Amino acid sequence: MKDKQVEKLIKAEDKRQKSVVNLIASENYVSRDVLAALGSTLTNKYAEGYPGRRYYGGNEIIDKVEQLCIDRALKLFKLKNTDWHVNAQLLSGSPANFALYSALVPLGEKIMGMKLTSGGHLTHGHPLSMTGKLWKPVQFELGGESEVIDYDALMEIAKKEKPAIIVAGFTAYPRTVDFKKFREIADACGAILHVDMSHFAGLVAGGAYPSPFPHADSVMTTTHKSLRGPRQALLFVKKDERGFDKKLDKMVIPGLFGGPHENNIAAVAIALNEASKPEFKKYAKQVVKNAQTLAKELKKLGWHIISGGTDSHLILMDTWMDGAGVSGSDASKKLEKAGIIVNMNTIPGDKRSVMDPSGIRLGTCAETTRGRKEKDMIKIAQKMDKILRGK
Ligand code: DSN
Repeated sequence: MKDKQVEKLIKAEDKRQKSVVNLIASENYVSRDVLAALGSTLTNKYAEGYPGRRYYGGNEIIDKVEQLCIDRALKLFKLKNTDWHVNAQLLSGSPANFALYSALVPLGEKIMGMKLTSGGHLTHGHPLSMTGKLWKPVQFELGGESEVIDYDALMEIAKKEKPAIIVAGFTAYPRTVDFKKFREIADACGAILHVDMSHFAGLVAGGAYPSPFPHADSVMTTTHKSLRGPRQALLFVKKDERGFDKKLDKMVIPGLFGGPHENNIAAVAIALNEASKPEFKKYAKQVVKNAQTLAKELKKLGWHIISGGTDSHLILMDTWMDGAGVSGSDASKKLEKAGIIVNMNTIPGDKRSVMDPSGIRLGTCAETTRGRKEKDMIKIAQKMDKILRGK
């Protein structure tokens, strides 16, 4: 690289990534092929429009790249192109959810989603997000002591509030989501069922988590978490008389965005192919086994694990424990000093602030990519315990 200043920073970050234990639940390590596509000349091309219908000339090859990505997305999740439509141009998860609502939900209608402090996402209708300002938020929390989703309570809220769309999905919920129950709830109030599978898409692809596709009207996923691709997102919508496919494409361009990032789209195509291999199935299963081992060991060491464990790659750990432990912010700083990277996180019913909450979120996607197994998780849990207890 000619720019030594930037080269030095990239090398330093590369070294940092290699030297830490990375338990950020939403991060992963991509393959060299994914990196090569990201750094390819595809970044030079403008391609407003869609394969076969572009505004600029010279898109013969770009069309093939984008179509390949779409075809691989359908194949990976076992979908037929007669039933599902894919838009591969979404730049990341938040703009993707925003595009979906903009396309399908009239402004001012209700969006029902899980509260951020219960494990939802800002774009599931949080009042500080534009999704909670342009649409009316109906936010639900977890069911009391069990710390899991209370589907009966959700049914009552949905019947009373009659949201136009219900979002199932999370950024900090460790358990499987019952998509069939969500479908029943959406049907009871005539809502669209949108699933945000950003966190667990790789687990779905690898057969380690239930697929939302048999029940959802639309599905969004980022591609850089458990799916182990570049930073990008995919939106899937059902193809039927409601015309969601046409509405979505029109909202993405010209409604919201301009030229798609075709280098990213090529990198997504590579990641989707990698995720279709038998090794990825083993990987996805190992991610869950590692998370379950980590959760079990931390619990054994006396820590409160939200919902008592995990069915996924993700663990929500109460480090505050009503003042007997340390706050989430202190926990994350102490762990970082010792080379373990986590993020602070609110826990259900958190009485502390979002900027210094009661817990931390852990995930095993990145460390599993690096080949770590159950025995490593036990060691990590023991090290975390010592650091957090100041031993
Ligand atoms: N920041 C992502 C996560 O960590 O889950 C969601 O946007």
